[in-house]
Amino acid sequence: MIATLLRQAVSPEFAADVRAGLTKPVQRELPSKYLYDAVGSELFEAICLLPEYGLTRADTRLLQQHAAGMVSRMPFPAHVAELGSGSGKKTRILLEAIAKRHRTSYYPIEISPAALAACEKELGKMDFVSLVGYEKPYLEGLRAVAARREPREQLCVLFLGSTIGNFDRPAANEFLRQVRATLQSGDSLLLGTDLIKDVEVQILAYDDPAGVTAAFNLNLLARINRELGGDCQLRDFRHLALWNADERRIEMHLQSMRRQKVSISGAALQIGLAEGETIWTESSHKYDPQEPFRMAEQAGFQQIGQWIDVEWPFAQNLWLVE
Ligand code: AVI
Repeated sequence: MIATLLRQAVSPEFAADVRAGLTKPVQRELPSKYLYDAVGSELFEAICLLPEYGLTRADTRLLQQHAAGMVSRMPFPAHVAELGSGSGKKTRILLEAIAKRHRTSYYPIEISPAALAACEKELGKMDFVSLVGYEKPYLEGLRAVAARREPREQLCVLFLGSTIGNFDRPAANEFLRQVRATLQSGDSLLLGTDLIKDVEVQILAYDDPAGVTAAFNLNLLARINRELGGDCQLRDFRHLALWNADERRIEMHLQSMRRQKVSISGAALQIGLAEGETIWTESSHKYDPQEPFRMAEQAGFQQIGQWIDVEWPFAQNLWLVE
């Protein structure tokens, strides 16, 4: 009774996605966006500090070393929109470089209210930067930002941290085409892409010995229990990180350690899992350095700059709408 009262109202979208994903015939799946509830977002912040996960540090280093050079190639961005701002710490470096040249408006676009609040706290009081947050899905937020500017004011879109890698390649291309469709000549996109590296290094980045990534992945089942009245026994699942060489991606799965039944009342679902069967929860695609140039062309941009970190293969790519 108390547990029922404490449980949050069931989100119909979450329930429908869980139901659709867990009843897929060949490979069960759960959409990776549901990894980021309040607990998952904190665990992701912890992942970014792990010695094995060099991605965030490489992303930040490149901004620290090259922000001025990046900004000098962008036609004066009066507006900066960021897709998935997170805490906003990395963005400060870039906004400081822009604010040295001129005043700018910054629009973090986030579906997580907690992340948006953290970003507003971090960046809300910068000189020469005014901040307006959008709690919306990426494209919806971007369209709203594009609609509020004056005709000749340029917009720079930031999509950092290799979040593009969490989309399948065809979906990433389509997403980038849609980003392009909201932009006009002289607008730019700064895109972070994690590059292919030694397989062992990649696996360790997603299966760290401290078990933080495992907790991040397993929290998805805990979230289903909390929000949808599921009865998943977390100790009967384990975190798996695999390198899929054909698709050039790390895949995270939750593997059932025994034959078991799971019921999720909020999704009107009961399923039987075989021993060893997996639920696929996330893909992180990795790129070769030339790939962003081809992606830019396909989406209708021109790549005008690329900066690669020397310690951890990761690229910042600057694209321009000509
Ligand atoms: C947010 N995204 C780019 C991270 C990644 O590397 O794919 C999410 C993550 N998953 C496990 N570790 C980190």
